[in-house]
Amino acid sequence: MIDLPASASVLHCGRYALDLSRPRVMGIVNLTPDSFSDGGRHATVDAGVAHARQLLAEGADILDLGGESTRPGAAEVAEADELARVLPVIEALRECGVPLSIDTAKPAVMRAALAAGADMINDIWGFRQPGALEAVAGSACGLCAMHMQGEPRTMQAAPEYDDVVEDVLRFLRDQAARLEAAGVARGRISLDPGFGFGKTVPQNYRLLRELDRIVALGYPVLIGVSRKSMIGAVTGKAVEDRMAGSVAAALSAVQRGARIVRVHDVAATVDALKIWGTVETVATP
Ligand code: HH2
Repeated sequence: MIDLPASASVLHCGRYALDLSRPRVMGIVNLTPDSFSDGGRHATVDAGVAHARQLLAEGADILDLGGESTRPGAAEVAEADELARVLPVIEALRECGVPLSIDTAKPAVMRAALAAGADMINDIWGFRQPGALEAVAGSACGLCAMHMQGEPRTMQAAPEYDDVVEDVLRFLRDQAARLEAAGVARGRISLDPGFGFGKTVPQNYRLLRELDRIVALGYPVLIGVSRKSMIGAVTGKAVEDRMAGSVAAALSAVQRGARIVRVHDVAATVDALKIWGTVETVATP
């Protein structure tokens, strides 16, 4: 197992100090009608809460609630709609016993979610939108700053890099520095290379293979590969048949030092990580 620097072995997020001495599973709860893999199925508050409770029963260590789909080509969602999707679910799950992360790029949604009891903000824009830094700096929430080239509507059109790993690395290092300069304690920050966000399939796999270089920045690394097109491109499987490929990709990331994996298939990922953890820690006879 890759030894993490002490600074990356705990993530402070709101009411919780998440121990990252073992990898953690973030369960995806989409509250959107149009997410790429399970859009529409959990679009009501009750269905969203029930799905979240199912993921908790399967062993999720964090829940990531999203009220706006970010799949390539997705339409933007009005702030009021996103709030109406997310806030009642935060209220219903506030005491569920694990950190509640909110997947949003809108400063007003960040503020309202934190006021309602959310513990973490996961921003695919990496806190680059005007007002995003200010929305989180004064709270105790955990942050996930993700790399994305372009914007969701058009990002897959023609991704271009001098060197994808170097470019992503530089962006994440600079964003972390910006967050710290704005008063965010280092222990609250996690970083994500943003698989599928303005990257071709070969670029995604290169990032995955060289993930240890991003881990070496010294922040906990969170990754999301679950059911994405990079899995379909290699396995030839449709979205609903990508569980095994997704678990394999998540394990590859953990092997290279990722500490939080954002997944749809929590039960399968938890089992895979238990086996991986046992292999890694078993005593030498
Ligand atoms: N991927 C999606 C959404 N949010 N956040 C982080 N930190 N990392 C990711 O890789 C990531 C993310 C994918 O977007 P969406 O189309 O909303 O689908 P789903 O939420 O079902 O994965």
